[in-house]
Amino acid sequence: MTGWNNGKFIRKGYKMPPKRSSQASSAKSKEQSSLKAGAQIIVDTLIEQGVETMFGYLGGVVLPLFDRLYDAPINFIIPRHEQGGCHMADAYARASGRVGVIVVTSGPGACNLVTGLATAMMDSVPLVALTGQVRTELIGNDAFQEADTTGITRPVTKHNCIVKDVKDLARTIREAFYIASTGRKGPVLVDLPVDVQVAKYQTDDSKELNLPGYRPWTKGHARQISSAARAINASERPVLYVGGGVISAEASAELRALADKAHLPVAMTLMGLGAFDQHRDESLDMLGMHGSAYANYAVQECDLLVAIGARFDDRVTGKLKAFAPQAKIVHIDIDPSSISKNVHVDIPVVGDAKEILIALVNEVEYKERADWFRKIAQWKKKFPFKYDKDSGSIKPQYVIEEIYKQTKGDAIITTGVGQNQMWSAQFYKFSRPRQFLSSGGLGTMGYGLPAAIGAQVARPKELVIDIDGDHSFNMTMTELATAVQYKLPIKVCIINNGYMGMVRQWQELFYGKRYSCSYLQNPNYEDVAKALGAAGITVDKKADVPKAVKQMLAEKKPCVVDFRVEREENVWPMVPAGASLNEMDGLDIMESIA
Ligand SMILES: Cc1ncc(C[n+]2csc(CCOP(=O)(O)OP(=O)(O)O)c2C)c(N)n1
Ligand SMILES: [Mg+2]
Repeated sequence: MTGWNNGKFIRKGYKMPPKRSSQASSAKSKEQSSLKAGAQIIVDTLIEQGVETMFGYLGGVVLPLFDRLYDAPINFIIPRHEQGGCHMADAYARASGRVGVIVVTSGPGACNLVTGLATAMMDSVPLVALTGQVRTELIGNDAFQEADTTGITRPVTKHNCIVKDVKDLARTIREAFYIASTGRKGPVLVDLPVDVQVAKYQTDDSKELNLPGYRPWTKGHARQISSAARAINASERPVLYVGGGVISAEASAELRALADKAHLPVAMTLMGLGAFDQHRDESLDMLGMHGSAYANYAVQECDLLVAIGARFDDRVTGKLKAFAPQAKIVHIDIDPSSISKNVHVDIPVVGDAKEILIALVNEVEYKERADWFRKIAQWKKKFPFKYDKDSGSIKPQYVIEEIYKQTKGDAIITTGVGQNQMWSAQFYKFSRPRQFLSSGGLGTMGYGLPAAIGAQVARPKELVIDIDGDHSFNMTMTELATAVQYKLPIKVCIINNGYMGMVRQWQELFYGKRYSCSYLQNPNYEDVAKALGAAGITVDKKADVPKAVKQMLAEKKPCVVDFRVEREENVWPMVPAGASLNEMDGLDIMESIA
């Protein structure tokens, strides 16, 4: 049978239907045998698009499609909830650079995708979602399990549509892949009424797309690139501000070439982490609300800010009016609608980051900028990310440092949302793209575990660790059963502070410590893990942390470690909402720590 067995994917022989010309001799039977059901057309088009792995969940109106998938050479992963499946497909895409594919049923199945689609949309992740729909004649009748899927998902997809005629099926699916994976990438949803999956159509071999209004621009304007190069060559205090677009464009090598050749410091957004090796001297690590003081000071004092594949999100800029006040701004981005959306841009360059960087590198010159780098070194020395190493309790940052140490910085890390996410960004140092997978734009609690599963499916040989919050984990922990079923040896490190920690931090700082509703009683995670067939470890003593990490790494099964950390630890530094980047709280606390 087709499916996973003992950690291996067993394929039942799948044959692409023979070409029309080689079929039966009489004209009539020739025509007859080249008729394909819509569901088969979908599967054949997916294979033509190079799909090897899909995620999805059953339901009545996708049964024709699932029947055709039964024999298809496609690895199929069934989550326990469609949201989980969507995050898996999303992380599969982030970890591999390919398009993630999710297929679900109509009504509740499609509705359960909304959070996953919005997560992918905000982080520009290429996804194709196929949703079953009730028969075309029933649409609008409040039929059983009918939901207006295209209406509901329009704001959370880059593009969506419904196929009402089987003759449009193959082309629409091809278009979905093209739109998802070009320009500013994103999720595309195709709604598939069940009668269209059953209807037969004489397929043609044409691969033509019909997208007259969609022309993603990739080549940067040569004059704009030259202006950007001149601005870089003239600047005394430049900073590169790098976002997820650099990873998406596979432009890390070109970014490094630019930073090396022109001698430029590099600050990254949460989404940009991994685009530039954080072990290099030029790295300023993450900037923004919980970014490094040295990145934030550098941005506030720079004379030139070169944004690449980043969108001036409020978590990065702080108070807009006071953002990078002395800087001329260059913005390289594939999405023209991002240019000057939040911040006035002096030199926009629209196009593909990789192509633009290749051209830019040719035109820049090396400059010493000794004063600027000296100043940065001083900030780095004075304000490193810090926590109290002498504390008797388990500090969350210590757990993450220990994971970093024992994995030699080489694991793929996924996260929940909140303090766990920020500490992971601060204390795990990333060296390569697609190594850090986190919900940046939407900030979706529950992303970490399904994301680890999707990443492990994409990268079976790599070590994948979800550093999660207790309450983030609570949201999708049912997916542990999925990891167990498919024998995916993911690790989950729960930074268990009992609280919705980041919310508690805000309540402590801005609501007079009135911890309204931010504490929940947690289950015993070791028991939960074991009940679901995974390994489970509980750690409540600081001295046991290294041993537990070691045990976790040696475990062949999916493994959950419940780190009972200090409950009221805060993430520092912190730019309070609405303050400017250099108005960071917590620097005094960091400085007072030995
Ligand atoms: C689905 C969802 N609901 C609510 C929030 C708002 N929120 C942001 S962080 C946070 C607390 C997260 O708690 P936990 O996962 O335990 O992480 P911690 O901050 O304690 O590390 C909440 C409720 C969110 N980001 N996502
Ligand atoms: Mg928590």
